[in-house]
Amino acid sequence: MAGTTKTRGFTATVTIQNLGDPVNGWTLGFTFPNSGQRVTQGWSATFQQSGSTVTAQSLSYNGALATGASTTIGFNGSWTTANPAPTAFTLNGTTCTGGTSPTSAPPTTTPPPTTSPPTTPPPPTGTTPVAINGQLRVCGVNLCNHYGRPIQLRGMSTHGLQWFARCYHDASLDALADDWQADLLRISMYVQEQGYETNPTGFTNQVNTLVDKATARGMYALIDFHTLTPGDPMYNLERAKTFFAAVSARNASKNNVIYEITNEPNGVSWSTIRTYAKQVIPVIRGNDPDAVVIVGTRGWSSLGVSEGGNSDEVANNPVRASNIMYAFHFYAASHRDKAQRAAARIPLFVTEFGTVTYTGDGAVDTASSAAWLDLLDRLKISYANWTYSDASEGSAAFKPGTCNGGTYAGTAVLTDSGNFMRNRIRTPDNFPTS
Ligand code: IDC
Repeated sequence: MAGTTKTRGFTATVTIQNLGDPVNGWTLGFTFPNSGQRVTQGWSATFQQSGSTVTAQSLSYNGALATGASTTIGFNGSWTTANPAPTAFTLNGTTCTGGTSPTSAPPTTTPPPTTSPPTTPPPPTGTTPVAINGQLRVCGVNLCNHYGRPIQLRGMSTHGLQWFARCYHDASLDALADDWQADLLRISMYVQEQGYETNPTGFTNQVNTLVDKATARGMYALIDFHTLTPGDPMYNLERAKTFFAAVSARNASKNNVIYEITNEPNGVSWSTIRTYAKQVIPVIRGNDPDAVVIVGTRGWSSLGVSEGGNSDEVANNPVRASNIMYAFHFYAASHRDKAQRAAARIPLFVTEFGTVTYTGDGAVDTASSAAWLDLLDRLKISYANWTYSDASEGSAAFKPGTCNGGTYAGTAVLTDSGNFMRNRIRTPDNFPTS
């Protein structure tokens, strides 16, 4: 039969489980690995195929899915050449977790990858963010808790520890955990500007002390290796290896530590950042194998946008390691569309953003900040706001002089930015627990 193509058939079923907020209608998307694969007849959804890309839209009776609810659809298909099953699915534009397994007449000799669900932990015994969510991991484009459910962490970033250490002690962190109800403390350890490079042991100890204070209050601790100038992370490679070897060994047994290996690379290519990440991540994983690691992106963690690029450079050439997220920072009203596009393809964590201009100063842009946070809430993207400090600049949450006193809770000590952020962060988390 030389010159002719043999067509064979297969049957597939797809189970859709909604791990996010309730939806009223859904569109499933996936791409066949080979162009010869066609959907010939589908059921329980309206199927459309263009090239190798398939979408399946819900019908009136199965469009509404509560959180945790599932529904099953299926189709018969045909194929001409050896055709592995699609491995990546999206639901309403968001990448799904889970995996694929062959149904009838498996057409390939290599079985497609499957993900075995981890054992479900018991219901939480405490009420803090860490007690409820436990060890985090990256699932598809989301950050998931130990129940395998997407969550969003909302919190604050310290200012540079070399300048504002007097703002971080039991009273101020009680206010962050109890009054602000924050989930996350980002610990910003500058490397230059009188930071880590001037006293590695002292700054390492200071970071560890703050990790302990976050832990004692049930908050996640995000350790930020705050590179800024110079923008090339390779300039600090040896310092980063030394620092992360120390903090990851010291905190390996904790379940609440997240590592941000470079704050804002700038003036360097994504490939240089990847080279840096490839050398620093194994140092952390050698001590703390399951920790989530966040990699800064090109153009001051703008996903390349501030230097004329876009997030495709990351999505098309990701860091090859598990449990990796990418930092996205914003200070201005623009780029929301670009963030939303990137969020459908890669796991994002807004480890820093300001309600003001990128200088860290100026008036609060309430409309833009609210629009940004609405988007982050909807996509369950975690964030830390710059800064939980009394710096004399618009981005600081406390009025100047607050850290010389003993009161941090309530609104009397807050700036406009602090008031705005406290209101956003205090709203209930509703973390999923099963
Ligand atoms: C700013 C501080 C400011 C300090 C300056 C230089 O608010 O007090 O003098 O750094 O160290 C970032 C950086 C962050 C900046 C912040 C505001 O990650 O270090 O802090 N910003 O300019 N990226 C975009 C904005």
